[in-house]
Amino acid sequence: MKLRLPALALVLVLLLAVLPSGARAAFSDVKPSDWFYQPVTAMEARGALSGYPDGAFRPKGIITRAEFVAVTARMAGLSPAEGQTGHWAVGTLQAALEAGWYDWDEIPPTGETFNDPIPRQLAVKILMKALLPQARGDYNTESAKMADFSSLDGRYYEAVLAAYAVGIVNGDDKGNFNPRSHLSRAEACALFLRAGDESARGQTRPVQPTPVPAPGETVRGGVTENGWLRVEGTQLCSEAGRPLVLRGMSSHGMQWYGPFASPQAIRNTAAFGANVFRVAMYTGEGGYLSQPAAMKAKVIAAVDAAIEADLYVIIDWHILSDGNPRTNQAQAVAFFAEMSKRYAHSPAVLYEICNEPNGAVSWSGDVKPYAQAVVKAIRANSPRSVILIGSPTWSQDIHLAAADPVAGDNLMYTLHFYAGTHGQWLRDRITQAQAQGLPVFVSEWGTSRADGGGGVFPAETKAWLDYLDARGISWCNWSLCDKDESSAALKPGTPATRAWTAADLSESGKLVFGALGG
Ligand code: DCB
Repeated sequence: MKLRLPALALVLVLLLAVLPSGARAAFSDVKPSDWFYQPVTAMEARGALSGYPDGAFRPKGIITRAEFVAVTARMAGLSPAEGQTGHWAVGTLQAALEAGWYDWDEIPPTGETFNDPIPRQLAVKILMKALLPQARGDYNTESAKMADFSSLDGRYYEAVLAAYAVGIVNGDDKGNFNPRSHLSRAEACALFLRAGDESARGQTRPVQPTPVPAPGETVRGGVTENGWLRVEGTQLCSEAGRPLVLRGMSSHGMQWYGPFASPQAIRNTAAFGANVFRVAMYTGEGGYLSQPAAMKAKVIAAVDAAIEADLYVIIDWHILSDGNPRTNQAQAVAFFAEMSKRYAHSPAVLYEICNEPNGAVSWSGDVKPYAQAVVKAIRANSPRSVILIGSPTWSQDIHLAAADPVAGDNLMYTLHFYAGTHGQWLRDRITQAQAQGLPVFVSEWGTSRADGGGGVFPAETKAWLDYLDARGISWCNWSLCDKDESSAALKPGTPATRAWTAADLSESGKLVFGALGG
């Protein structure tokens, strides 16, 4: 309490005392050999902030929220709001809030956090809103520069990506941005200086051709709202070109769990927030190859039910025990020719042409030529539907596809994971493949081990969902059924013939359905 008044007075002096232009104080604690010498002296010369009365600048001192906003306001020429009393910066903070530089909850105007240190992610947002409101950063390019991108809060993505894109922010020596760490006065000077220079040049880099997805920016919604899908860069987009995220459920094998792809079951799933449904038509294991007419009829009924519910729907040629898609390529070409003709005019339908190649199968020698043949058959009827292409090792080898992709538009590559089996290394593979320009769609994943059992892995699931969310990657979860296995979303015995409540969901179902709408 004793220290409060003098401390406030000091802050006033530091921020509001503008040195006469051209005056250059030699701070006792800022040496030409210090990395911050140039930004500190330049900022001081601009009169944007100054040192302490004792001749020190205290470069390692922490900058507060009020101080940061006050300096930014000075640089942006924002005048304080009138009629505010209390804290020395309250008028400026009010004006900044009204200008939309930050939201009420980030620095409540009630003042209790005015003198708290400002987290780096908030500082960057304020600076970008104030000085470089037009700047944008390509999501894939910029997020790849941050080793700790996943720890950034979603509301700061846009500003931080833009700041990286225009070169205002660089990571630390480990490539981390440290979104919640505080800024020293020296670091703040460097930020202010670069933002001021960039703003003065008046040339933020042009908007990237690839849309920038980020949660809150990506759109959801169904077919009526979004129309024909298209792939722009690595991002799935709506017909209007807005980054779109599809999230939903995969059926289990239609030969076993067809009732869970009924109109009621699909409506139930949509009610929990899904905007896509995947129809898993096994080829082997008693599926299409042994009973083509019956399986086709089930698939068509499920696709029609999904369309009726305004969902996007994936027709999945679910190879599994038949690990090499070339083995039954002729049947696949005929099947997809028929389906793409049937649904040629439906923007809802996506084609997944080989669930999970596995065993002795190569990308360039097997899967790619198979994909070329099936894509050609589909394109003869449906020139723009999105086609999903698998890869060897149960659709984990997207790096092979990235090195040698299939030619054509609106093609995406599936990546399948099981949270109890596959971790960071497989996420890194996505990051790398996207950096090479490969569009990725997670058309099947589970909260369990790769065999569908072994329990549910909540922490690993969260790491995956956060990652996919941050990258605007679409997904379908395995699987919508009541089988007594960890990956099943419904408790054993749950009927497909009525609406479901939370009480019907398995441990996995609770996790997944909870994430569908978000
Ligand atoms: C995939 C398949 C999918 C399979 C799930 C879980 O396979 F695409 O069909 O589903 O992942 O393993 C399971 C069902 C079981 C059923 C079994 C056989 O949940 O109820 O009995 O199919 O039809 C994967 C995925 C990854 C890996 C292995 C498999 N992996 N796999 O990384 O090793 O062996 O099926």
